[in-house]
Amino acid sequence: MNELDDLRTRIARILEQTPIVDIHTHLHSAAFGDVLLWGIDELLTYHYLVAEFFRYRPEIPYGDFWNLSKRQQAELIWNTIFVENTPISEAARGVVTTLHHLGLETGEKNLDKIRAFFAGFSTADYIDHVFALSNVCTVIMTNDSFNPSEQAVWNGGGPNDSRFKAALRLDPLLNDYANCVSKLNEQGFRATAELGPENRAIVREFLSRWIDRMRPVYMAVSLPPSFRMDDGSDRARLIGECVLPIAREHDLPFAMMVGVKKRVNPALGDAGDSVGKADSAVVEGLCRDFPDVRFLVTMLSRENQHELCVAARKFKNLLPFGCWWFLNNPSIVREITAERLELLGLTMIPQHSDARVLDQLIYKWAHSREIIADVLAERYFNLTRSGWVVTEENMRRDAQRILGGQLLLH
Ligand code: HDL
Ligand code: ZN
Repeated sequence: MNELDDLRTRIARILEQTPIVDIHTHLHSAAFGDVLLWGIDELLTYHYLVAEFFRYRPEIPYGDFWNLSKRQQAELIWNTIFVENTPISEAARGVVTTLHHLGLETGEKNLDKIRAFFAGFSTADYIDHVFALSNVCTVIMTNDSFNPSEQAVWNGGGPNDSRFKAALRLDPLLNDYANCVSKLNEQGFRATAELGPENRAIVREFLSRWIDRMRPVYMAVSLPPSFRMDDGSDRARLIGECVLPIAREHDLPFAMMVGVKKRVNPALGDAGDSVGKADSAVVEGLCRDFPDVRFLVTMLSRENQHELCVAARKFKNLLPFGCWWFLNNPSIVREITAERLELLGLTMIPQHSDARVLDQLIYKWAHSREIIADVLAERYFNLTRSGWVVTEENMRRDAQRILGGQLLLH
């Protein structure tokens, strides 16, 4: 085995042994009940696979598919992508990786036999099993303060599982304020559509109230490619005069997930969103104008990645994270991780899973650890060729920094 291969083997083992803090997921603790998705039928009906299914079966009307039960949808997707074709896409391979790591015989094509395996677990036991298999120690949820089922849990004391931490997601408030006013009123906040000084104070109070209740790791929002702060929009005013002052007051990072075009094909539901190149100057402007706020930023367009790295070199309060959504594919994760290490060293968070189904932690981190290990090995190898000594302890320290939450959780 040559030196690079040896390094790759060693860093891969170290990454496997490094407990992951997964900084963006759509997972919820068991306290949230059915909001937590897990098992083979949820894995197969992941919206990434729904989109791919319709490419194999374009003759099926969207409505006919959506009228099926989840089990029937899962059977259609299983037979189409996994039996009649080869599960070659990243989302499809992910199901195979997951079943393999769970110890199932991936040659098994009988879905009912696979289902029987999952039927043997309680939710609580399966959470423990998946966290152990994926070596994830903490997941940060996506929490919607306007969702009644979430409100019930938070009003009842919260997730009561330290592995699950909150993120206060603000999409309805920031991206559709006009239709959010009534929801604020339902919670006792006498907001109105006009964003005058009094109303902005009410929104700040709303944010503080939920921060006190959820104790989130950060506040977050997804933003369109057209996102601007100088367009006089409700969103710009709410971010500039409510969210960022509150972020400063509570010393909370603000996570901006930029570049999503919502529902370009509404018939696909969650699978109907697309991507567009955003203006990274807007991110630079916010980092410059709010130097005492920490910004977590991920951008959806591959074309924005290099600019984001350069922006992070200019602003120490900008922390790029993850290979989001349509970027979470090995060929692109490799490219993005390499340019981040080259431009930012260890001052970035290379990945998050974005898992919507608990079991996905297994494959999303197995696939990402493999790529990150490859890229890191090359960086270390280049150093050793110049006589630099890279010890196991160095590599463990570095892995902890970029994957163990050191950059985010104090
Ligand atoms: O807005 C987001 O947090 C996105 O991650 C969406 O949830 C998207 O549908 C997704 O699941 N991406 O992986
Ligand atoms: Zn997400």
